[in-house]
Amino acid sequence: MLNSRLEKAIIEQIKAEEESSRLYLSMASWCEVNGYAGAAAFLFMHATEEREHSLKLLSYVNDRGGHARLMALEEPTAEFNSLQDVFEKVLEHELLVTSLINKLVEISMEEKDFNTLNFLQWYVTEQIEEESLARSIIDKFRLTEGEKGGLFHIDKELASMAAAEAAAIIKI
Ligand code: OFO
Repeated sequence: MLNSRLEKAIIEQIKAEEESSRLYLSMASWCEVNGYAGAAAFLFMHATEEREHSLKLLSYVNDRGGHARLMALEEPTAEFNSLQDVFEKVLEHELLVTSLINKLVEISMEEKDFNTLNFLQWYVTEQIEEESLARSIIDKFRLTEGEKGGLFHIDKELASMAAAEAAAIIKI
């Protein structure tokens, strides 16, 4: 059985994951209206993944005898300066989520809840992957130095990444 301190902390993480999903949805929408169809596809996909992260936490709370009550969400940012700015904000956000996951791990250790500690390992690994993915995309922008043709190629690459991810999901 989940104790109330951990239940509250995981419910806050559900909120953070839902907000991640909505932030990426908002970014995808900005990309779509600014002509970056590949980046939009990539971010729509990413938004879906974040929603899955929140659902996984919700099931965990309920499976452990808690009640995952949902919290009110913040309105996501809708305006960005450039496509590079979008991905710099993705990395910034992922770093924030990593710190929240680390905090949750810390609470699980303090509460000696080893099931939760074990469950959270998936999120710890996921954050490493997501930070690294965001960094690798930002590196591409640095290489193109804002040059128009470079942006076109990055957008095409993001479209292929989204398509590969979608194909992997269909296979599962
Ligand atoms: Fe939920 O994985 Fe990133 O934020």
